[in-house]
Amino acid sequence: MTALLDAAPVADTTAARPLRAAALRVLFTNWTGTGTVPSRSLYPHQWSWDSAFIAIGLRHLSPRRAQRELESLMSAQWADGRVPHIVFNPCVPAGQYFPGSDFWRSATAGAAAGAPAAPLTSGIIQPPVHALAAALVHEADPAESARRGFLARLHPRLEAWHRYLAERRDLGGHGLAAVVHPWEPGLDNSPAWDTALHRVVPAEACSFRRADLDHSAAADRPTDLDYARYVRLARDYRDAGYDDTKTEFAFAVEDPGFNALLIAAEHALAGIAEQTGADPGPARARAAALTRALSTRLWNPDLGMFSARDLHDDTLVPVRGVTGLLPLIVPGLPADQVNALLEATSGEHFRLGEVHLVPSYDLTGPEFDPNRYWRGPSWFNTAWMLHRGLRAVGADGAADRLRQGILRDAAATGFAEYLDPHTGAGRGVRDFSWTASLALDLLATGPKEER
Ligand code: 9WN
Repeated sequence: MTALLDAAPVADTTAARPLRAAALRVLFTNWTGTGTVPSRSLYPHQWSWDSAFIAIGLRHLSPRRAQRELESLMSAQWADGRVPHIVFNPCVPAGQYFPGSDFWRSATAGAAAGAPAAPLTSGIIQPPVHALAAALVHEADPAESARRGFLARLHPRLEAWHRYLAERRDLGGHGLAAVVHPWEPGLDNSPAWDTALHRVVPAEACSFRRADLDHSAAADRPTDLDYARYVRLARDYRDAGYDDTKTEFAFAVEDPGFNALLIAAEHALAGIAEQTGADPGPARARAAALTRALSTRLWNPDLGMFSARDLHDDTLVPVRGVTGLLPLIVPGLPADQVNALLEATSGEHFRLGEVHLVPSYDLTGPEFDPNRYWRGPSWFNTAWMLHRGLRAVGADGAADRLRQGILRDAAATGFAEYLDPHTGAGRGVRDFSWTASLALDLLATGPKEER
């Protein structure tokens, strides 16, 4: 291992104060009154999994604000249980983000599926980190949480959300939730989706205008061709009324990261049910069934880690993506899989401890690009999740070093959206909310805390 992660640690006392202050400033600046935007420029609305990660950090600043973050997101839930991936702010000018509310048309196209008349939302989903976030937010101030009835109000919504995933999104019929758009697993242009995405007929280039390139370098973002395919998939889903039983999904994938987060969330939901006097049985049963399905269906023995399954031909995708490491957060995973994952994190493909954070994709892979979005750069949320997984399996040395790296790189890059794993240079936008909130979380919880 190189000395990279042993260098000048961000101390947990006085040296950490400027970092904490800077993180708080980002979260204050990006707070809109009811929720937090990921970025004032590039992402000026509320995003689903961002809000969960943001609430996890906000709880150290204001548990009440963290509760409101989750409550405002969950209030946009559809009647079928889905939690939309974007909740649009009506005060933001149309055209500042594409695809905006006029593209998704949730109130009309989504009405039959149960979209609310307001707020306007997208129609796809993102990873279900919310129950985990709600449990952590509750723990930050249980008395205030109980006084506001936070868990009791959220529990039925979280239960409906998980039921939606279990009942409507088990497209493969083997007990795992499928994603139907590359934006759903949150790792938009990962090489793990390439084969499935290349089957999609792109939308006409003249039918849309990208707004992201107004705020970020083209070399750091997905290509125009990828965008044309994203637009086509979203448009087809919308035109089928966002109906999961009627849409002919051109893209349907079971992702190990998405399902690992769902399992962690089911465990958290069982705990929430216990605290609120509800029945923890359904969440526990789903967690157990999901864990069995994950460790059989998505374990890729050829790669020695988990990988996505393409439902088009029911095959494992032979691509090493960071989501294939995230099942480390799943309680009760078979010991041989845990050991193989630990080897995979430190091996040549991800080189944990030798590069900055953890790359989003195989460092030796043919598609590796250190700058382009989810095709190589390291992201702070995946590093935070891996840190949690390492901690959970007792790999405290690796977890401590990763924690230190997250704090150091968040400070050094001005809370970048992502970074080049080799040089540590920031990429994408700065003052990115989850980078700030997850750094704040690690500062507040200390290096060796068991969680
Ligand atoms: C599309 C907001 C979101 C994150 C995703 C990230 C990026 C959106 C985009 O930004 O996706 O949802 O426009 O590129 O890939 O993980 O939630 O921060």
